[in-house]
Amino acid sequence: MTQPLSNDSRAQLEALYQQMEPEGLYPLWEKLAALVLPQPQSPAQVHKWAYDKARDYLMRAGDLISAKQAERRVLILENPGLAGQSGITPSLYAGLQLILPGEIAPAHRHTQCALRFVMEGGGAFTSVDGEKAVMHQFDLVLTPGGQWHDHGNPTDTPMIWLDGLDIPTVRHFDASFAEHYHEDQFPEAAPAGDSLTRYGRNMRPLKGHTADRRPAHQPLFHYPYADWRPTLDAMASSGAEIDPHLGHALEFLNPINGGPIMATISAHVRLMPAGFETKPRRATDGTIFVVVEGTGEAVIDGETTVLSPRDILVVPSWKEVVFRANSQLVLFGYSDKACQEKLNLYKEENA
Ligand code: GTQ
Repeated sequence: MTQPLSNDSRAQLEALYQQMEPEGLYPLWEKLAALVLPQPQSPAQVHKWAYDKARDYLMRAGDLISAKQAERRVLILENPGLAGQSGITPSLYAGLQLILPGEIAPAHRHTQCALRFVMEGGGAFTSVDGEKAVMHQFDLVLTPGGQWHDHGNPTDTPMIWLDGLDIPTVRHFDASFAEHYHEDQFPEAAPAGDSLTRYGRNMRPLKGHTADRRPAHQPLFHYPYADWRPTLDAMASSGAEIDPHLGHALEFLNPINGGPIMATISAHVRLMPAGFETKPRRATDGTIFVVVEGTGEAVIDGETTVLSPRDILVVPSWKEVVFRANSQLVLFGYSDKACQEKLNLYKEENA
């Protein structure tokens, strides 16, 4: 047992703290337990956004400000436990972006990595360094850090997607750079879908004069629903053993190195058959889920959240999760696992 401080020592210490404070000096022994936690205690809360409700507000914003005026017309999904920080978890950002028919969101580039997961619409594009990916519902599209990107919607229906960025991570490292392109759209540099053709089929360009136009760390930036959804189905119907903690689950990859899609963000999809219930699992990567299909429940640290199509759910670090599929449940998820693994921080527990 350590000896308790005498009242006299305590009083003298308090006086010392007051004198030191203006010098920017503080006693670690008063704060150590709160700084070095025995396990994660996320300030983020479990939270769900119902798509239709968020969509109504987004469409109202669409009546008032154009995509070009806004630069990006996005409603930020801020975690109620992270007020004022524009984060959905301490490391990640989420927003819902609307591009109305005929609109463009002008070209810019920034250090931050972004993914787009299409919630509604089809036929709008994201252009990355001059190559368009034409987007459809539940496609995953990446705009990796440092690459010029603009968005446009030449169709006659609104297009809405979920933006997932590492804004808080880049802020944490004080490493943000951003610039505007001097025109609205970056000049076309490759045919639409070019990298999907080259890198999205388990192959890559053979080295040559024209090969490897894309940066090696970021070859592919379009992962269509039309590809990943049948793959999940094939997995489910093949008789393959289902993972008791995840369901049938597939991670999106960088096809060149087999690593995660971007340096700071990982993404995956999973399918749980009707009636399936996962075993409890917790992990240090707070995760943002989108319900692609089906209904069910997420039981997080014992509290139940009902899941319906296009709901967006955030599960902070180290919360124990059980998913229950009422009908066949398909989820998309993204997290900072890619970043944590590089820092040797990632940990999971499968009960
Ligand atoms: O589309 O580039 O939601 O730069 C936040 C910051 C979207 C984008 C966001 C961004 C973008």
